[in-house]
Amino acid sequence: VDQHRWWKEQVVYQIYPASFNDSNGDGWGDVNGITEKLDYLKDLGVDIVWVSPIYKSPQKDMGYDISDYKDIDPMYGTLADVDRLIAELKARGMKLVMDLVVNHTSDQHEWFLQSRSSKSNPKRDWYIWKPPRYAEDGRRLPPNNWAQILGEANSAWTWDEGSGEYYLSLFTPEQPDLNWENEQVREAVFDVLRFWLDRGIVGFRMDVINLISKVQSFPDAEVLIADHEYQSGHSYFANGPRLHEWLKEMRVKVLGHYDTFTVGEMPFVRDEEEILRVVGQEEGELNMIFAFELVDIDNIPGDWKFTLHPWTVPELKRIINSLQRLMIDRSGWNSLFLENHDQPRSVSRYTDDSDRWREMGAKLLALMQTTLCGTLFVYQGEEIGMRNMPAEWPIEEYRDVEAVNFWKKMVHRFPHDTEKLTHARRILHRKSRDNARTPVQWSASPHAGFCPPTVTPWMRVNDDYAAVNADAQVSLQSDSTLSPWQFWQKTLEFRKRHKDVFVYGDFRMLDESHPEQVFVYVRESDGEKFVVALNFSGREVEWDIPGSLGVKGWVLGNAGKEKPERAVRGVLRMGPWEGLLGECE
Ligand code: TEU
Repeated sequence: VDQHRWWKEQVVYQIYPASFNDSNGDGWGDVNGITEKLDYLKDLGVDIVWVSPIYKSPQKDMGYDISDYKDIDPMYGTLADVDRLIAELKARGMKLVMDLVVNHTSDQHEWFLQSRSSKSNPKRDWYIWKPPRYAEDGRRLPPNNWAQILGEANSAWTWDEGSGEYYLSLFTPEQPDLNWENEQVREAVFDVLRFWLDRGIVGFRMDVINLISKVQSFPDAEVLIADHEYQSGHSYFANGPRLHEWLKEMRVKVLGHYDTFTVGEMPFVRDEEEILRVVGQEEGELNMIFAFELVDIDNIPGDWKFTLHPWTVPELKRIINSLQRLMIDRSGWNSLFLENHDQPRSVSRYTDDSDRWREMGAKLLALMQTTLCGTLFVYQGEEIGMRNMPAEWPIEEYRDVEAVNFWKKMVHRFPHDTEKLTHARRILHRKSRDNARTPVQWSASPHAGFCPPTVTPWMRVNDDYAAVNADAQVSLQSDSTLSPWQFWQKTLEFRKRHKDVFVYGDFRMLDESHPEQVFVYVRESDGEKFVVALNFSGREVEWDIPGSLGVKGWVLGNAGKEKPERAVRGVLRMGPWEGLLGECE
């Protein structure tokens, strides 16, 4: 079978539109702001732009609550602006991917307004409505014990006084879940897909697409976190009973009629067989998914995310190896990503974001990502090594609904416990989604050039923008080093030039059990072979080069500008956070 596909080779750049670039001076990024920066993206080496939701939305969850799938929110622009964006992308040989959020809508969507208007409304069944349960003392209870995902331990069910029933709202009360069991719902969703594909976009990133099918008896979830009233119900809605049937239906009715790009977000599920049913070469439901193992590495397993769990390099290696094996050994496909709008910054999470090491860390992660198998996703700001929000920022700077709910809950539960609240602050600083959402740092001008100096950006710009910004990095002229941006550009170019090996070649991890922090792997195709050695620590390390590897020379590294002068036999010494790419015989 021919394994070559354009969507495996192309590089995707994710834009979180509110924080990307403000073209009209209202403190919010917008569609025209994206269009202004296309040359910047093209120069970096980007082929596909994925834009997080820009549809009409009350913005309770930053656009992941959509009230009209076929229109653009005025804060982002107009349909005409999107048409222009598509045309400008095409003119540069680039493509647009939109976010498809169809597990739920906004509670202000016309469908839901009708659905909640009465039990007999024809759209009642478009959402998931259930009568209450009652406790022995007569208290009204939700239909089951499922917890809201962004609601920090609240119920996933929202009571509707008007019609006297609960509706399911897995994320927030303003995001009611659609009832995919109803065929009209599926047809309405497919119609949305066609609307955008016909407009010239190339495909979709499908938000929590694996949650659309719920076990219809809606059983109580098992108790995993003892002191919580509500529990994660994911075993009853993640990759539920009809998921594959509906994804196949979507392919037959819509996707199969276009040459599309599809990536499904797939939280909670780690089972390889389940993943392969979606992304296996034979099944072909979606091109690829976002798997969560790597970004869940610092969560307590089975617990929820607002915890601090120390992770280790061997764990990182094990996870990457298994994700790679799924593609290499089993003809699946996958995405490669370390960041998105829901995750803290990768330099802060996986390396050392101090002034001394931040750039090395950013370039180390770039070298890793550009030499692994998978479709590569770069998140805005990652290419310049943007870091998490400063730890000392006041709590008011956190804007995300999930962070706000978490903090509210902690203050409510432990109003006078300074230790608990200080710990909660530390957790927010490490884990909050806000970390990824500060405005992109374009220059050393006020507000980092994200918006005009006279307006206040919707979210505070990271204080470090004078040192960390795109202008400085793109134009850096140094004899000794490349900026993270220049390094990304160079490694992306290298990846594409050697795509047979980096996109399609074999992957083999060496020294799985290296006790220290060294991660080494070989990529190989007919006729080409490279070795990648990464030091995931702030210490100098040594690695014994196996004689059989046949290293001819080191061709790229994150420490200097020139080809690294290093031993090709015997002991390889690597500095803190150093990464090297070698060519083998
Ligand atoms: O995220 C879904 C999801 O399950 C997680 O990424 C979740 O946001 C995270 O675990 C919380 O810390 C998607 C979107 O990417 C996210 O922005 C939306 O809030 C969510 O769906 C609802 O649409």
